[in-house]
Amino acid sequence: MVRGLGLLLAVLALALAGAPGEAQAAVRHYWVAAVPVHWTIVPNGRDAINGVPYEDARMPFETVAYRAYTRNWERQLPHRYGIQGPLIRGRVGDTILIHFKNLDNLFDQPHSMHFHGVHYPFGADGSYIPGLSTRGANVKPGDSFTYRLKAGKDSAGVWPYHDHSPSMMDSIAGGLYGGLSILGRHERAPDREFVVFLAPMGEFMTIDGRAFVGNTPLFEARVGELVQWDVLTLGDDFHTFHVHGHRWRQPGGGGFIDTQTIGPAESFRVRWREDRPGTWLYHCHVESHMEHGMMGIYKVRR
Ligand SMILES: [Cu+2]
Repeated sequence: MVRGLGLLLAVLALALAGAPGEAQAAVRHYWVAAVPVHWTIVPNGRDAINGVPYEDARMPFETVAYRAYTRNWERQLPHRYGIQGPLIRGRVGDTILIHFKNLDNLFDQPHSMHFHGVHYPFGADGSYIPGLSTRGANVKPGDSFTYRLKAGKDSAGVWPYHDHSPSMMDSIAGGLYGGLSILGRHERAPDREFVVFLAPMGEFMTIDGRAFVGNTPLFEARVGELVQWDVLTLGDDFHTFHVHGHRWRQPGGGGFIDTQTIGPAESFRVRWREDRPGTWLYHCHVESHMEHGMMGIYKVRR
């Protein structure tokens, strides 16, 4: 009986250690694969705001993306939204183990995972340098590699991860990227967290791999909730992230802003306590990017 209770407590302690949101340093395991996916950039075939049809972009095409799996890559987990890979979560002090497998039998290319914002030894950098980098920078199809990461005090925030193997230029253009969201050791988790990955895809400027209102993610919140926007970008372009009806503090203090510039591989998070009901636009404010799809809807209910 006592032994049974001890076992129960041990199981409970283990379960708590793995739960996101608690404040003790934890070891978190993520199982991720680069895997072929069918993707559609403009599922409804139109730019609803300007009334322009994009029938060709309704057709799914095949590309390679990061997807989350259960232990030993046995089963693919349901995917939240967007072309980007799973949001890797952690807290300052955590060790994060990313077990990566290259399941790219579409292009049959090497891939890797290179993480911004966290600490790791050179061997887990995931960036290909001929003659110097380790296996983790050039994971061949069918092979796997575990990246051992540590969230330091300087890791709190939002960061991109992406392929940095010899195939990175093509694979990033195809969507092989994702985000890390690291909370401070005792920081409150937001009620809503929206990932906004600004990147080109084909002829479009996409948010999470989708173009135009009605295709890009519809983000929803209620008045009173603490919302957090995770804004990230890869590619060649600078963007200006803008949310209608809302303002936030400039980075590093200073005044309020409602538009924030972001360049390749930069990232930031924006938080506010929601108090503005409405159906708002969020978008990149570079006008040619808006014209090519970088707009979405944010709905706030009372
Ligand atoms: Cu833009």
